[in-house]
Amino acid sequence: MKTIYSEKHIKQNSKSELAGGQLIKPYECPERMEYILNEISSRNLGEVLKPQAKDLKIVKKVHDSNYVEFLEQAWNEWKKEGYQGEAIPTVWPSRSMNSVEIPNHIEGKLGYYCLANETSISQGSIDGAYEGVKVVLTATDMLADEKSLFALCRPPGHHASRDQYGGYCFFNNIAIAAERLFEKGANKIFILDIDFHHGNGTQAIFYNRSDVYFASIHGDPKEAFPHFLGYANEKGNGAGEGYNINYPMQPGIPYSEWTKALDDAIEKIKSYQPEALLISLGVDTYEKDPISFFKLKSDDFFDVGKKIASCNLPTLFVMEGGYAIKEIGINTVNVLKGFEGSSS
Ligand code: Q9C
Ligand code: ZN
Repeated sequence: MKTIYSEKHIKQNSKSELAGGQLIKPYECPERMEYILNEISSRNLGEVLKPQAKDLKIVKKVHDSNYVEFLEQAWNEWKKEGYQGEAIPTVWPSRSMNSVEIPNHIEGKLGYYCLANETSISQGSIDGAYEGVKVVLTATDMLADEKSLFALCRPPGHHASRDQYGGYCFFNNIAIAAERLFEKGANKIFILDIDFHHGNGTQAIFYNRSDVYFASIHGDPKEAFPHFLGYANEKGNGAGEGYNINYPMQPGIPYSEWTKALDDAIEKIKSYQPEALLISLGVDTYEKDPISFFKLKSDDFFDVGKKIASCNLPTLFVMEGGYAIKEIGINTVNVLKGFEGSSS
């Protein structure tokens, strides 16, 4: 399987994440990519190619233009205030403040466009996010000629909605892939999200549509980020009703439990008969992940890939989370190798 990767992801190199009341080194860090690339090469997964130049106008079909323009200006506006640290919001339009006005001041704008403030914006964050978009567009355009591809995106994308960033995500890479496939004439796409966290952004973007079926297996939002979306009763709306399915799962579950949800999702894929399958591939389901609570073992990831392959569809894997850095490469490549038929 070919991998698309841009070394310029490094432009997103924020130094701070607000976690446990402290500013720590972000879990979502550039070194994650080094571990994945090393494993791709040592196990001969396939060629690693740079992204091609792509027209980025498509970003504004998935995201609101005012959101994109906000992101492009946020760091400059923050610096202009003379602030010394990275940009982190401190105030939100929460339930008791219902105004629909968008503030002018950067403090207000951050609260308006941010859904979770572990994600600091710094110089280059958005340039880095655009690299992820180039990677996913290049991979999507190659899917016509390849059975499967791996878009090694960083930063991740599945928490970003049309007009909100957070959970380490700015642009929703996998939603942009789906949009690109529609531009090229597709009629039905299935997105399966196996990251530990609910893909709230992807769900929200396609919630009213029947031409994108979204399924997500994740930590129960009662117990896990993003906490305010991802319940089993969220089934889609209007034309989209019946085309969204969530599998919230309890803390501590091993692969034997987790994979029952995967089996159910695979049945949904087979009966929907999409033209392509897009996988939000997070490996934060791993037992040693520092911020998650499932108990998948490295060897289990082969079986995940094998089950996905049983759908027998053009398949694009898009990198999302995974924070057990030393094992992130092993776990990711195990999924991709499992897809290709190996079990060790
Ligand atoms: N104590 C992705 O995996 N913070 N984003 C969780 C846990 C945010 C994860 C706090 C996690 C975001 C793409
Ligand atoms: Zn995650």
